Amino acid sequence: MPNKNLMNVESHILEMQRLHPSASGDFTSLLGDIAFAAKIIAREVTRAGLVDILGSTGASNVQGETVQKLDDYANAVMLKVVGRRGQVCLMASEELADPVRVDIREGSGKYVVVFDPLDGSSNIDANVSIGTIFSIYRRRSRLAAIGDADLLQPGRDLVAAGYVVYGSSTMFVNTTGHGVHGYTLDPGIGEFLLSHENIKIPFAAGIYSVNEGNEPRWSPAVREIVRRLKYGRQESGGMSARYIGSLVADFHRDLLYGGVFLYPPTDRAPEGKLRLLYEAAPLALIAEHAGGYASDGRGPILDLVPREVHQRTPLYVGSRETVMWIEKMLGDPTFGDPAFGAGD
Ligand code: AHM
Ligand code: MG
Repeated sequence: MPNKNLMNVESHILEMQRLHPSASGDFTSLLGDIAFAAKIIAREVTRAGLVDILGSTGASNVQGETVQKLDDYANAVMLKVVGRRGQVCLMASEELADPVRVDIREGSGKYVVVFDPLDGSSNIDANVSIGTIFSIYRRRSRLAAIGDADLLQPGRDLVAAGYVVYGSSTMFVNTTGHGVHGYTLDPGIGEFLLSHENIKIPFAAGIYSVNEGNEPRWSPAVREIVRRLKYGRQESGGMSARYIGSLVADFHRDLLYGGVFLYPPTDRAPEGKLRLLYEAAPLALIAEHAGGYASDGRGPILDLVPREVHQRTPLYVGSRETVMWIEKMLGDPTFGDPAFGAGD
């Protein structure tokens, strides 16, 4: 008996687009392009041990990080496939120093796409889950004048965002403003089929995810926050720790089970490690549309207006109650300061 599981990404998005009768179809086809790119990347990730695509290229990217061969591959696939029907005028990638203008020929060039082609790349060679993260903004300027103003938009202005997790199965998760939906790749037919409709994140976290190896480099307040997550706040018990070191995979698990992911500032990286445009803002949009929340420790990630494309930000994202509590504690100058007790 046919059921909702026979709905692929494009047909599901088309159905939601019926709410916008004037839509041209560009947006649906753009998401279709991203899903197609994800399938190609997934195929290569799955064969990674068989073909010569493991290991580093020997180069460093604009962030000074080692570029893996699969990073390069995923980046090239995204650039080639996404927006090839003229829907996109400008793209920026975590792997490229500068944004890329797209030759749109006859298309509308209505959209700007920003992506991290392969996140968690330090995990690639060990067969650990990795992901692709993407964001779609509407072009703001005239086509002849596109530039920074089109890229440096706050997450609040995103038209859509999502990620693909290459795990024990490949999943495509996105929001276009009408809930958060997950689609699982059926390798038999090569389609992402709707498997997780209208995902809602539990209100309070049961899991915390943070690289505790950084503890000596955290502020006293962050140290105290993590201590309380671990030992329990008030009468609620402590949480379980889960940390993969692939943001997409950590976030995905926390989204489904209820959890909080933290990448706080350290004394070596006072702005944190993660990138606002490529990582924090898209996941913040997903979190908020699933009923969760994302903060930089001061306020919503979605309200931050980027100053530059590769900007970093501290990130606290996941279950709403827990992230709000973290933000409140970080806003209290006495919290974690021994002179005031541990604060509360
Ligand atoms: P990448 O974009 O170079 O892969 O780096 C981002 C990754 C995230 O996936 C992950 O959350 C984080 O870096 C892990 O950092 P760390 O190794 O410091 O815990
Ligand atoms: Mg990344």
